[in-house]
Amino acid sequence: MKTGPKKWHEKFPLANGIRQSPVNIITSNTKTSNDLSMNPLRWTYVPENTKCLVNPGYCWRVDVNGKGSELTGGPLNNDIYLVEQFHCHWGCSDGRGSEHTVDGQAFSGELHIVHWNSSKYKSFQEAAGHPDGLAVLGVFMKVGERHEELDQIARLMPFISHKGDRVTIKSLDPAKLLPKNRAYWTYEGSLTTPPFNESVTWILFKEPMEVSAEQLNLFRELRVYDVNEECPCDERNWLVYDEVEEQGEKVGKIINNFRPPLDIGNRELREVGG
Ligand code: SG7
Ligand code: ZN
Repeated sequence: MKTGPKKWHEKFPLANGIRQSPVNIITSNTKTSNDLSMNPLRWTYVPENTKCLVNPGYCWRVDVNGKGSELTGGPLNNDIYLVEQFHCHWGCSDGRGSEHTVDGQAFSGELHIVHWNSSKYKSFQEAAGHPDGLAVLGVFMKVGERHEELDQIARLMPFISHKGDRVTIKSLDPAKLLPKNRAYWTYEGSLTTPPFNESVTWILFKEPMEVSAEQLNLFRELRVYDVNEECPCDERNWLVYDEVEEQGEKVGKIINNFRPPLDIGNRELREVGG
């Protein structure tokens, strides 16, 4: 294995930083935050501003025009964070695939809705260079009922089967991907992929979303290589995750695209509601 999460620090030293993500959430070590409860997390999304669904070779991602799609309140100091994109992490089989874990337990997937601080910065790129630049909403996925809103994406997987493929999406409401119960955990962390910027306020909902086994299986059919590529495992790609090569028939499929949890150190993990 020439790459994978354990090697990422060789090219991106920040991967060994002290504010890295994901982490394991130890539920008995969280601090209940009354300040945060006083200022609820609030969001408005414009479903029509969803632009396209892409396969970048390491996940599926929906790019969004952030205009009018705002996240604020809670740990965000009332700054307005605009949505940039959302994407997903998953495993090769059920029960693994999430980046964050809860009391050592992984979920079958994790949805990330990525936002940037438009009150302080001019662009996503600029925001990504500052400690209060980004906010990611995370929702754990567990196997159960088919998720209706997610199906708008899942059923398009055959159309983005190869790296570089993209399809237009007319309308999709990110709010419908969030759980009913707004209780969450929050801590200061980083991007979970290179370049690992330590600029993310993580907000993880306690209530997972239910997705069907079929929906996850559609994700697992995506490929890491483009239509014209012979070799499915491109060693130039620093995002190739561990174990993907060792999966037999699953060689070249996007699976296990999660970074394992890192030490939370002396960072505070606050909990709100629930
Ligand atoms: C996914 O997670 C992608 C990346 C994203 C990365 O691999 O969605 O984004 C792109 C443009 O492909 O990286 C800079 C960025 O947003 C890390 O995001 S995450 O920390 O929320 N997992
Ligand atoms: Zn992510």
